[in-house]
Amino acid sequence: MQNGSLTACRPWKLYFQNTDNDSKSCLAVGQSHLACLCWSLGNATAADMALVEQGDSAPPENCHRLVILGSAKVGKTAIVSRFLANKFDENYTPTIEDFHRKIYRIRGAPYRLDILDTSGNHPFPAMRRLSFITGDLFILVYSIDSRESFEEAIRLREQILECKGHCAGLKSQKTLDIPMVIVGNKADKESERVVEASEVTKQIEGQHGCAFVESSAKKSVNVDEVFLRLFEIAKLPSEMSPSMHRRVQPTYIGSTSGNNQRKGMSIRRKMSDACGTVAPNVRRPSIRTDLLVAQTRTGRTKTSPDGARESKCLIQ
Ligand SMILES: Nc1nc2c(ncn2[C@@H]2O[C@H](COP(=O)(O)OP(=O)(O)OP(=O)(O)O)[C@@H](O)[C@H]2O)c(=O)[nH]1
Ligand SMILES: [Mg+2]
Repeated sequence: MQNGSLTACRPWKLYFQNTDNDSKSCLAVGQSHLACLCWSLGNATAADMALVEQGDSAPPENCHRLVILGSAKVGKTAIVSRFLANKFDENYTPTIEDFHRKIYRIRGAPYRLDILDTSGNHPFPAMRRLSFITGDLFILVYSIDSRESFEEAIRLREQILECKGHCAGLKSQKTLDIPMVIVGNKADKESERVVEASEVTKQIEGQHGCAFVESSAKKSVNVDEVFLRLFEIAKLPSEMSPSMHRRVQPTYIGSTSGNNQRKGMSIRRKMSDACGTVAPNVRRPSIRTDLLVAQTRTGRTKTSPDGARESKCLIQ
């Protein structure tokens, strides 16, 4: 296995080198930071674990990374929390970066959805840039009572397209089709609204792969719609949305005794055989892994004049 280290952490630039040099301190910072990102669900059932194991074997084409971005306090974490656990917390805890994984079995096939919940304060700009490169699907959140947050969401969209275009070697962003949903959250604060829905619709008119939804994570309004629209644009199974699959129960996997569990479920869910669970104790893939993904996507691996392979990955 090659030795690797992160070398520079100045804004918008991260370097990965195949050397054991003095850059270890930077890597150590990354690791201690990531140690805080481990997320635990606690009471995982045997059935959950069976599904999680199946999810680990999901083929690459069924594995996707969703990145959620936006200004601080707009409700990114609240939206993720509604999606994963149908919970809402009135208290605000700033996010550094959280990583979640949801595993599904849909029509017999395993799927994996990784969710990266980012910080609105973006303390590490290079990490944000890395999330643009490694993300497959994006949710850009603003709050309907904050014009600055809306402007930031639009800026983020442009930065993602620019970054993805650069990776793909495209001169124009127009041909890019990156699945994205712009979300106007806190729709329950109608009396404080400063961004009109019509304005956003106009802004994204004619833009491929981009949808707009207003939601309220607090009142649980339209959060499901956000994910449904995103999965639809990305051509992923609609069953990945919480309203379209069952959360697995201990007796469900490998048995036919699921009927009792179906009581009280919506007809849509009853009709579906899809099931899903949040994987417990998932650690965020290392920055090194992300950098290798970025390296592949940006095609930045070079061969030096003496023929040696340079693994320098420039995130800029
Ligand atoms: N009224 C209302 N409040 C909300 C809604 N969604 C989130 N909040 C509240 O807004 C505050 C910020 O929510 P978070 O989800 O933590 O915001 P965030 O975007 O993740 O913030 P950072 O992690 O700092 O980037 C919290 O106090 C939430 O309870 C909503 O739909 N309506
Ligand atoms: Mg947050």
